[in-house]
Amino acid sequence: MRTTVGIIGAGPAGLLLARLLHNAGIDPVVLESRDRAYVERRQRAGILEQGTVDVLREAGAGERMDREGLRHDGIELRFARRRHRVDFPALTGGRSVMVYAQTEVCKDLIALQLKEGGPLMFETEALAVEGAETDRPRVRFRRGGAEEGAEDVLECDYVVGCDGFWGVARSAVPDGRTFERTYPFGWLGILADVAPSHDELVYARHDRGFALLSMRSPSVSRLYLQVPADTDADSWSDEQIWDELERRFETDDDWTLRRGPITQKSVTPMRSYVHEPMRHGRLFLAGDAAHIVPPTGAKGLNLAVGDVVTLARALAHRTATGSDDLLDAYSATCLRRVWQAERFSYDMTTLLHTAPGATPFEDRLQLARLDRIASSRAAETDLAEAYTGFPIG
Ligand code: FAS
Ligand code: PHB
Repeated sequence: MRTTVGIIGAGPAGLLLARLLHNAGIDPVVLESRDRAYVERRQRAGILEQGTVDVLREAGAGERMDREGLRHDGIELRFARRRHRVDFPALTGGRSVMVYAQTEVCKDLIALQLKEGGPLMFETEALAVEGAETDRPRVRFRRGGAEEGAEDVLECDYVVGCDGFWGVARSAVPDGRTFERTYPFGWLGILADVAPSHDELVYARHDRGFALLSMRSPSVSRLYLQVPADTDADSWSDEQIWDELERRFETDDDWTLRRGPITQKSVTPMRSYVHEPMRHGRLFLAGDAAHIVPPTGAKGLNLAVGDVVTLARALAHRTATGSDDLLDAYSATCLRRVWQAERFSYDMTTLLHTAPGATPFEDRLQLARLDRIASSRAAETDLAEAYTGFPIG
């Protein structure tokens, strides 16, 4: 098989890149190791930055998002039984965020790709990227159900690794530098069939640990609890989860947490990770294949969007002018935004989580940082600007 752009991975990065290239007159081939149901069902991100919303609309992929998504103009910080609302439009000149799950973004992009785009091959696993330093890179892959050893080769002009943290593309970048931090805790996340107990997201810092109230719709809640990194989700009963959430969201007023049947429960590990560079020859990395942030800042999916917007613009420029200058600038352009998101995600994580073994001094420092945000427009503005999104490109 032969194509101009071979994309490994049909998560948000790979699917959006395919859509943006299609709109630029380039039809890539997308290889995805799992089946369609897995990609569309996997519970992950829930918040779209203003920039991501704008990109999806411009790409012709925002119609259901605009119909079903929930526009949010702020978040609530909760600490020491206090409640403080961060008003995004007032602090950022009008920016907000959209609550519209990654699962829905992927469904919309898959439907468009199958209707109008190039080949989207599910249950097709990329085995290796070869010849990235040549002008004919190729992807060795195995189609679903093929007998052991039956391999195919996709010859490309360019290969893009959108295959996430556990993919194969990154290993084809020699001499890469990695920067990493792991955390001694993770998030126990639940989906529950109950109306959210607040109309915006609530990020709670409590001596017992972090908790987050989010949502998927007016009738489905998404909530998270900080738990030790090696926690087994099944070791928590539904009642224990609701009881612990209630403790961590406690306030001085009469706010109450509504309960309902839990329909899904899983533990997400926490990691900060960056691989430099995000390019080797004609191989480019985008999204989680190149970087990971703890979900506290709601940046993961939105960083992937910034990468593929930058790359699609560079590939279209190369096709139109023959110039490699934007491709040559890709890695540095993305990494500047990646490191800002890493900084913000790390700050939000250390601000709100109670690290095991934290000293009383560190606990007071956390409360002082939160009090500063609640009492300083400058501190609050930094959070609001970062949360609603860093400029792309
Ligand atoms: P993805 O990992 O989404 O997609 C990679 C795709 O490549 C997958 O479909 C995979 O099957 C495929 N693939 C892998 N290897 C392959 C191979 N060899 N051949 C073919 N295909 C291959 N972000 C937030 O903002 N908020 C959150 O709450 C949040 N929660 C998360 C929870 C979990 C458990 C995880 C793992 C991540 C979470 N994230 C969250 C981050 C997440 O949203 C990612 O940033 C986002 O999925 C990045 O998208 P992609 O880069 O497309 O990678
Ligand atoms: C979610 O709704 O899944 C979500 C929201 C905000 C975050 C992380 C996850 O910071």
